[in-house]
Amino acid sequence: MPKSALITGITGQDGAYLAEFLLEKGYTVHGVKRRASSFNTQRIDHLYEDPHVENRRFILHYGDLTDATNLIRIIQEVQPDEIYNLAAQSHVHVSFESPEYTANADALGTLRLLESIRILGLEKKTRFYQASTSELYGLVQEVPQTEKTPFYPRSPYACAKLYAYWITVNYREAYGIYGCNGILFNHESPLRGETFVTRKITRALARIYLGLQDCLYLGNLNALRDWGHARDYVEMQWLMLQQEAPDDYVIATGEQHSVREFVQTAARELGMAIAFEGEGVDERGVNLANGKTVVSVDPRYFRPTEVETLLGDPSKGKAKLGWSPKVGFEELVREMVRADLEEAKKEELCLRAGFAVNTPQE
Ligand code: NDP
Ligand code: GDR
Repeated sequence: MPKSALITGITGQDGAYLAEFLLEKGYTVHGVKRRASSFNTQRIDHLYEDPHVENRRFILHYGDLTDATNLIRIIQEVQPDEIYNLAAQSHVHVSFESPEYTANADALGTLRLLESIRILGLEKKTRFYQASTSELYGLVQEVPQTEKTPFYPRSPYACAKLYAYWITVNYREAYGIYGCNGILFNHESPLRGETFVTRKITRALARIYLGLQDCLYLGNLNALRDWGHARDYVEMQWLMLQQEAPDDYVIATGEQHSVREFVQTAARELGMAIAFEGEGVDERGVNLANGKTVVSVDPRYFRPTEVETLLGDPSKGKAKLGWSPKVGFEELVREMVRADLEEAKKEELCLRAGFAVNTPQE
């Protein structure tokens, strides 16, 4: 029998890559999408199947992690072999502005799904993946971070995800649910949301390169992250649910770069030489070719409490699941820059043809 999976957060970056991956593996894929006043399925539109077609393998359901009865109904209908809980208010900075909503969706949302499995008597059938995060380490207690490194969350987002982490462990131990935490370090792609720092950088530099934007405003340029490619990481999410016994795993590349380095690498890819502090200019980034400031630090992007440095040790996942990331840092940046350059070119064409384009920036 082909397996069925239910993905919450299917319209997000990881949801799109995971849906594609599972469809290729022969799964029937169900996804939970939120009702919005405009279309929010751009990342998965290429997978769409007309509801009038018989034997569809890609099916979307309206739902929300804050709505327990809705989740119970969807899970009852679908009877999934696997649930991937990717839905979340996933922006760390935004969580300081919406802490209660973040806790409701990210912490209680996870509880609602686990309780649904229990209420419906699916403990032995349905395997559960929880999208845990390197943000749990926050103020890091050990370098690099492993599955055993103590947590010290530094944002409402991370505190909510801490609850989700432990409730997954608890339901595994209390009720025998096959539940796993993937402690994923930052992973990016051309599908990354536009307000996360990597995508913000590649999108802005591509537009600056074509003269569509003057300056990129960023916050902490010194933050250090372990950045991988989302496509590599969704494979691990699946692998975790295919083992004999459930467990928690760190997923990371084991390599660290600063936000500043990300900017420099993206600029190099575009052939723009940028100088920063310590290279003859202050904190700003200056285009060496024309002396113009292309990067400025704006304190509005600083966080009340920052996570300064993250570096993962993926040894356990490599040894037990035989996984290693395929895409390195330079290749990741290149893919993102190229995709955003194509987007910027389309925008330039529209402008030249006299069509006004509204391009929001944050
Ligand atoms: P995105 O922000 O791209 O996607 C989040 C998804 O969750 C979207 O589909 C969004 O829907 C949906 N969502 C948000 N709130 C709700 C809600 N209340 N009910 C139902 N759906 C909701 O995140 P990513 O794909 O990058 O990340 C996937 C998961 O992995 C998240 O849980 C994130 O916290 C976690 N994570 C991500 C990492 C990363 O580096 N990308 C690293 C570690 C963990 P909509 O499209 O309508 O907004
Ligand atoms: P993060 O990702 O907080 O690590 O959470 P983000 O890309 O938002 O920030 C990374 C680092 O860059 C610094 N930074 C900026 N960040 C943003 N967004 N915008 C800026 O202008 C800017 N300037 C500097 C930040 O301060 C931070 O240090 C991501 C999310 O996907 C989470 O859901 C996930 O759990 C973690 O990764 C692992």
